[in-house]
Order: sequence, then C-alpha cells, then structure tokens
Amino acid sequence: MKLIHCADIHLDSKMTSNLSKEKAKERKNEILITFLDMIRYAASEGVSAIIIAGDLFDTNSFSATTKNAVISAFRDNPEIDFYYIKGNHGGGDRFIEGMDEIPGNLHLFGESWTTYILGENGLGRITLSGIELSQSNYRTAYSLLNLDPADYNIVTLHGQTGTYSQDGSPEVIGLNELKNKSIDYLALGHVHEYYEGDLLPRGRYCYPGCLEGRGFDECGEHGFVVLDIDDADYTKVKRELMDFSKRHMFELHTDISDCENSTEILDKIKETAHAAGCVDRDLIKAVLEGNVSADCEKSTEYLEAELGRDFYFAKVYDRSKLFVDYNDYELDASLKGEFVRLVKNDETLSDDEKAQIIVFGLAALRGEDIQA
Ligand SMILES: [Mn+2]
Repeated sequence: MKLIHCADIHLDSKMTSNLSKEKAKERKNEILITFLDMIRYAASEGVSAIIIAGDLFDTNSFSATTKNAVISAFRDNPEIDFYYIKGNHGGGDRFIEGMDEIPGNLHLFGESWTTYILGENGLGRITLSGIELSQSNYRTAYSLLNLDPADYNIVTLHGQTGTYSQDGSPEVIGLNELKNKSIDYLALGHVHEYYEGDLLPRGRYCYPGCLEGRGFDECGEHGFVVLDIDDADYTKVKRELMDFSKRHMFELHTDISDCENSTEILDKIKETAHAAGCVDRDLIKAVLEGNVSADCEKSTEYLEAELGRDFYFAKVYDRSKLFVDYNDYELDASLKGEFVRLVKNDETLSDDEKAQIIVFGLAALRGEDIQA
C-alpha cells in the first residue's frame, strides 16, 4: 500500500515578498497546480491515501477557484482517500464549512482521537490516528492515545515538536510523551522544510515541508513523502521524500574577493549557481562575500538585471567587505594616491569609514556617478 504524506501547502499564499505582482500571481497558481499534480501523481502511481497534515490554506481568504479545484480533485479521485488535519493556519474551518457535502473520500479529524483503518492483512492492520490539538484537549491527548503494537500505526498531528508538551501551548508536540506508544510513523505538519527523527522505540517522526518553497527561508528540496508499505509484511516500509516542486529557491554565497568588476562577479555567481544545481526556472538570492578591493567596480542593480535573465527571479545581497591595500598607493604620485593617503591618515575615521570614502572617492576620480 502506497501513502502520501504532505503538509503546509499554504494554498493562495500571496507570494508578494520578493516577486512582482504578475510573478506573485503566477507562483500562487503554481502552488495550486503542484498540489493538483501531486494528486495526479498519486492516481497514476496507485497511491491509496493522502495525509494532509495541516495548513492546506494559507489564510481564511482563499479564492473560490482554489476551493473548487481542491474539492473537484478530491471528488474526481474516489479511489484515493484524503485524510485532512486542519492545523493552525486559518482556512480549514471555512473550507469544510463551505462545502455543501463533504466528499465520501475526505476524512477529517476532530478534538478527540479518530482512528481510521487503512489496511488489514491477517497479521495486523495499518492504522491512521489523528487529533486537532487545542487548548481544551492537549493535556489529555497524549495519555488517551492507545494503539495496538501488532499494527503499523501512523499518527498525524500539526505542531512544533518539543521534548515535552508545554503548558498553555497546544501547538507544542511532546515527543517524549509519544514514545512507547507503538507509533511507527508520526506524520507531522507545521515545519516548512523536510525534517525527520527517531520516535523510540520503533518509529520515526517526519515533516515533509511545503510543497513549493515560497521564500528564501524555504530553500532546498520540496515535495511530499511517499510511504510504500509491503502488503504482506507491514514492518517492511520504504519511505522517501519526492522532490516535486516546480521551482526551487536557492541562497547562493559567492566569494568575490578576487573580482575586479561586475562582469567577473557575474561569472562567479553563475559558477556558484551552476555548482548548486540551479536551473533557469529557479529563484536565486545571491549573497556576495569576501574582501573586495576598493578599486573594484560592482553594481548590484546590473547583476540583478543580468541574473534575472538567466533565472526566474534573482536578487543580490552585497555582504562583501572593502579592502584597501594602502601599499598600492604609497608611491602613487597622482591625485588618486594623494587622496588615499589623506584618508588613510585621518585619525577621526574608522577603518570601515576610510574604506567606504576611498571607494566613493576613487569612483568619483574615475568619473562615475556616486550612489551612496
Ligand atoms: Mn504551515
């Protein structure tokens, strides 16, 4: 039996923090399409159940189009069962309440434990249990979970893992309280990057992360987890993260210490991007580092414009430090040398201020526009 575990889709996220209006709209639609593509993938791969571990919608204000597309996808795939926990972001209640009729293959969880039987092979069962954690139930939720050790037990929850549950914070999932509960797989939602760990003595906990990276705090692989449970022996389980997102977000750090101009810097960034596996549909944040000579000509606007041609989106952060090799100017009799020596010997200035003044001064002497 094949299962999919996804979470934190955040449908109808605004996506406006980096992108232009048009691209933000496009990305918003792409999140929906990736979600629908995941269901198409599930149908073509014979997946029998999809666990959505919370935050299907970003907020309460999702569009009718998104709502209709999601409901249709559930209805059009009756062979797949959808198990949906709402999570802490708005939208879940409005989505459920807005439906005339809940599709027969959409299964929900409430404020007390609900257990669904997904399979049975004579030796045991595959069970899926879940609960919407809230102020009123989190204190008793852990002790009320009773699973049969003979079964392959999946538990789904939405929240942030901690060692213990926390008084007054239902969203903190106490991993220690879930140990020795015969949990084989704890299907979590809330953390936006793939993350997993041991749940002793026999299980793993796992966050699949968002389906699409939405900002540069969501770099790396994004998709869903596929669990392939051997029908004859439920202890044999293959599990993998399916990297499924349409685009990837990259934060690229490039040392530009030996670069003398924007063209060289551009080539260096492209090298870094290539080595990281970026392709043209991806979004990149290029961080410039290193110690750059005060003579170096660099324009982040130009770099962004060029990189914007190669990638879906690019922004450049210049975190490089200025480096003035005063020896270079020691014997320089020109105005340039005189200027550098004058600044160097000004005791009222810090080293950083000196470097910055020298950069502006040298640029002015080259006849360039100065942009502070
Ligand atoms: Mn979330």
